Amino acid sequence: MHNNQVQSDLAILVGVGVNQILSVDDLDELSLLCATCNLQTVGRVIQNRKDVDVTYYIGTGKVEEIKTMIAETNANVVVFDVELSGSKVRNLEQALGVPVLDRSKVILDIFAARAQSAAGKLQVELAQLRYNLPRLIGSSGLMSKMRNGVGMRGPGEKKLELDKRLIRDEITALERKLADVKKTRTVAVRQRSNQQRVCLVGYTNSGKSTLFNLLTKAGVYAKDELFATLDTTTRAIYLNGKNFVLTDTVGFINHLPHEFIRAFEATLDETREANLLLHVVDCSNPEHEKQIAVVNQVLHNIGADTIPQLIVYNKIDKNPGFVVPDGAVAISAVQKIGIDKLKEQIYNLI
Ligand SMILES: Nc1nc2c(ncn2[C@@H]2O[C@H](COP(=O)(O)OP(=O)(O)OP(=O)(O)O)[C@@H](O)[C@H]2O)c(=O)[nH]1
Ligand SMILES: [Mg+2]
Repeated sequence: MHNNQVQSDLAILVGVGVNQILSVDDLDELSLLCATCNLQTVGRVIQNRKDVDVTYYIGTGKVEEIKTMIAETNANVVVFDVELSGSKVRNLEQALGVPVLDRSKVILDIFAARAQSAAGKLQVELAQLRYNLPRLIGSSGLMSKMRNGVGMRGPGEKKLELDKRLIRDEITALERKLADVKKTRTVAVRQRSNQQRVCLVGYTNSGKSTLFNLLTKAGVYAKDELFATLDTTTRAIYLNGKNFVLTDTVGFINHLPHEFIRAFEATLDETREANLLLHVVDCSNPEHEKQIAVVNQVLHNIGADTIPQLIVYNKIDKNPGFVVPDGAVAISAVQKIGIDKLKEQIYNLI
């Protein structure tokens, strides 16, 4: 999954169930996200509690437990599976003596490493600056303890020496640039307005790009990584005399930082403007029903929840006994199973 030459940082993951019961397995996804940026999981800690502690988010007993675990595992970073305020990060870093990251920071770091297009980079920078602005409370200087500097990548991070006012100016400038990008895209979308627009949506790693490549032969980067795709790619498709355009786009994830949704307006426009959504689901993932709900929630948040949707259960090769719900299709984009049926359904729906 990552370059072997790079030595990983060693991370302890912390999950907090507030009014819900979590187990260490609930940290599987965060562990994958961490692996994507060279953070190797060496310990997992869960605390279920009624409310958030004002100083540390978790209780002081748990803080002590993590401290012991750091000593035992040689961990050099602690990653929380929740969004932390700047003051809690500082308090935790002072108590633990190692850098503390939260889930949003890890996701933003992956995006910073992945962004390819000019618009993609602008969007990541904007998301990073918006995330960092309320958290500029004097760094503890602990980041130098990390080998790979997760959370330090991307243009948005380099500008942190600037003071708040300059960062606000920078955010305004980026918003203007992105408004231009959005305008250009709107024109492009209008020019295609006589065509049907189909957009692939779904949880990250569900197989959108693999299916896109199969249907279009476009050669989009598809990999067993979270957030392999960041930019949108659109191709024209001709199906039995009907024309439509198909778009591959960024995947969704639980607790997507809201800075991300706001910053990725231009990208998400493509989804909002679609006539049909192909909602790709990894039916071999035991969490797939929860993932469907997360994707539908994001679609609701961006105003794309009224667009007709065809649910495409992918990776059926890894779950052959899967019972396909009515109105959905089951495929394997890798083994090319069920593709004709899928095309027929798309044909009927456009
Ligand atoms: N076994 C199996 N693996 C699949 C299938 N479709 C995709 N994959 C694998 O799943 C992984 C993710 O595929 P992608 O196409 O990159 O997924 P994506 O939805 O585009 O992911 P993001 O861009 O990260 O949101 C890759 O390793 C694919 O080879 C399938 O039908 N069966
Ligand atoms: Mg993809």
